[in-house]
Amino acid sequence: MTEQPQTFRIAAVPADGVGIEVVEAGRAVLEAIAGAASGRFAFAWQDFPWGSEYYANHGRMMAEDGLDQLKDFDAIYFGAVGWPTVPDHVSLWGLRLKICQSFDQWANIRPVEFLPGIQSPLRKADTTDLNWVVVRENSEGEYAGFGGRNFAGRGPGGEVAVQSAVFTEAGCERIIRFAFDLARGRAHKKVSSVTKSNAQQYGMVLWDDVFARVATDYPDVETESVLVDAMSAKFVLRPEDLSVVVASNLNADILSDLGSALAGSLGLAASANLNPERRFPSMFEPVHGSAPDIAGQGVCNPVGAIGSAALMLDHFGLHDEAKRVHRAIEATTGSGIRTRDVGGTATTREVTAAIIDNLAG
Ligand code: GGG
Repeated sequence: MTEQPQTFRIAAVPADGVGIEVVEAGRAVLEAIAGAASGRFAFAWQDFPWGSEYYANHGRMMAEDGLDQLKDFDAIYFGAVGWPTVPDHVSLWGLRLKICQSFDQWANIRPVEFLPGIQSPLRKADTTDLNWVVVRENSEGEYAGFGGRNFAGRGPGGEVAVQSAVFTEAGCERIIRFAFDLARGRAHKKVSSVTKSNAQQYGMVLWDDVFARVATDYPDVETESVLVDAMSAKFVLRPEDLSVVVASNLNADILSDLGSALAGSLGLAASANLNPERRFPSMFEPVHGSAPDIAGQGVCNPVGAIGSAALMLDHFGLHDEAKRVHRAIEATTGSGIRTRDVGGTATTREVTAAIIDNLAG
């Protein structure tokens, strides 16, 4: 009797702008990987045409029962959200943050990888030995969504807005433990914790306290606590000192963009929004946004989305296949096939085709 392939069900949500082009690219790479797997596994895709265009027609970013439609998939493959016709906070909260928070995808992993053939703005002769991971708390903190605006009777210029950050001990502890566990599997066993606890004296001091307590369970892992402003400088001046960097939602959002810019382009950066308990699907997406200025031109960088597809393969336990995708990306950038954001002339599809060709290597 022939064995049935294991089928992974993936919900594709390209959403806005270049999200559509890069999801097409990552999907082609995943299909090529499955095609070469001699029937061991397969992917079953379902498309969800949600995003800012859907908003124009329906007044919402995703279907009313959208979360119900997504909840039984093995993973969500996401593109990018944001378009000039919809206020950014409406599009973000209506789709990406709604999915992350509803599915308790509390760990956002954002590797900072330096690829061969890609020029880094860092003043170092060779950056290919650099590699660190930003672990972003993805469920609370500054993006907890608490606050309000008050116009009442204050006259012109008198409006007040409050935006509260929420830090729970349990929320801090789970992401910090996640970072330590990740560090244990790396050559450089180190966790750098980032806050602004000198100025934000409640939530971030709680974070610092939890970090110090959890660290005692990991005596084999080196630690440091660094303020976010100092960490920004360290990213530029001492990147070789970094391994796992754990930070709150906002701080890690900013630091991971800085990291990917230092690696050469935001278009290169991959990410995984994980629900580590696997009660809900995890979501894989490039770090970059929808880039309306170049959307639809076929020139955006697919590497971040394809790297995110590799993180999805890892999540499925297909570690060899994930490594093959990484090697194919390296072979492609190393051979000079690059999109224009990283100094090349290749189109999105040309880079994708080269990565697929290099899967065999
Ligand atoms: N693919 C990532 C994406 O669409 N990002 C848009 C954005 O503004 N994200 C804010 C965030 O990461 O919280």
